[in-house]
Amino acid sequence: MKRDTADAAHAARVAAIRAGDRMAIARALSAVENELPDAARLLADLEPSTGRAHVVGVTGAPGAGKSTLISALLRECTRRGRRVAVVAVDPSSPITGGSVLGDRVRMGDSAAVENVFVRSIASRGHSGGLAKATSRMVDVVDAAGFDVVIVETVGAGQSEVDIAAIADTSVVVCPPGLGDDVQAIKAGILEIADILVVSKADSPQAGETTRDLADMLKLKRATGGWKVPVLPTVAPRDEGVAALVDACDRHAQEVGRGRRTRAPDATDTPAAQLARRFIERDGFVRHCRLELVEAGRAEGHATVAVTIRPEHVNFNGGCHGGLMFTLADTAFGLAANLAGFVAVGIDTHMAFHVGLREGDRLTARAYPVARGKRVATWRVDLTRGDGRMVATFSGTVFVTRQAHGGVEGLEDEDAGVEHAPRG
Ligand SMILES: Nc1nc2c(ncn2[C@@H]2O[C@H](COP(=O)(O)OP(=O)(O)O)[C@@H](O)[C@H]2O)c(=O)[nH]1
Ligand SMILES: [Mg+2]
Repeated sequence: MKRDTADAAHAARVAAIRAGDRMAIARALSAVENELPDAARLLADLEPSTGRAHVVGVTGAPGAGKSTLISALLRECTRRGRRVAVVAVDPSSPITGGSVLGDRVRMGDSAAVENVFVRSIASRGHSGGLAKATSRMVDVVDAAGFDVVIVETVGAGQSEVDIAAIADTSVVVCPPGLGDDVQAIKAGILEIADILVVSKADSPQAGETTRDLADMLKLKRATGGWKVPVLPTVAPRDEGVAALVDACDRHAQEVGRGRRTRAPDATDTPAAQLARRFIERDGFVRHCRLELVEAGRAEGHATVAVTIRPEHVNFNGGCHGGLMFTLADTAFGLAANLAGFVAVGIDTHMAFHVGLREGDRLTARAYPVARGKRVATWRVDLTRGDGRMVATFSGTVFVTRQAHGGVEGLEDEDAGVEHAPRG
């Protein structure tokens, strides 16, 4: 009886989200963001309704003008009668529905208000990873029937969210006057951009930046049939914004929607390829049957997992602590080395919280917490399949010399690999 009531309440929640009930959406987003116990079931039941929204990633350095541009996009999209949700991973300059819609709120345009949903996501404290939390929050608003989902993230190289894996269309925002920095952004950002926006086109240097970016694109090999446009905008005045929405529409027609629902993204990035090469050279990691889940080079993060097998069980019938340390240490070693340095471990600490048994799945996710000139510290969260925190690990490395930095590391067969995962 009690179970029937709970099931009915759950079904009602799912129906309410699908129907676009704002309160139900907000609650579901909280459940997913905070990894509450009911989140997995909710996502499973919403899954058949996902993959319909056009997911647009808007990325760029802090201050590039992303939030301002997104406000203008919301105005343009609602003008076109579309329902738009925003998931902002950069809450430094929050967007609120009210400030975006301005006059229309004051004039009581309730349709416009109903058609916009904005949510920020805290960029720390997601044991399963920020990228996964972001992707799942996109799933919720997608299932709720929003036509467009905009995801705001800080630029490639500064965020652990691989926006290109989540978004159907990646818009990279470049403010004018980058000068030599254009070279610096080239590698990471141009690779992922489907559309380049030169923001703040009311600035005198905007023309030069637009030309620099267009020149750089000429050098880039054309991928498929899509030609990356460079579009100047003055978002506070809504200039260039209609052209941007048109370009997004054309791109969606070209590549389709729902990329994140089919992408084998996390295991196919250059970072993951490099991490797999490290693992291939590590007999002990192979012996323990550790699997790579995802890896990123920007700040240096890595997730590895293992299923507890009979040979991993200790004399008390639990999981051997050595396996847990090995898993944590491997995530740590990969993360530190992927950050672009040959890093030598100098200190580690591990705290155990709950036990594990044969058959359990154990996942270790390493992410950086402090970075000095010579030393850097990573934290590793170890979680069980049900999401419980099993143990935490922290490790400090001494940064010896720069190596396997940049994607060239992949071409350079031996760059630093003799030191990996950790010297
Ligand atoms: N002059 C000018 N300023 C802009 C424009 N777009 C954004 N800004 C300003 O740039 C600053 C950073 O914008 P914001 O959208 O918060 O950047 P974000 O950190 O990338 O989200 C703010 O002070 C904006 O008012 C523009 O087109 N022209
Ligand atoms: Mg912002």
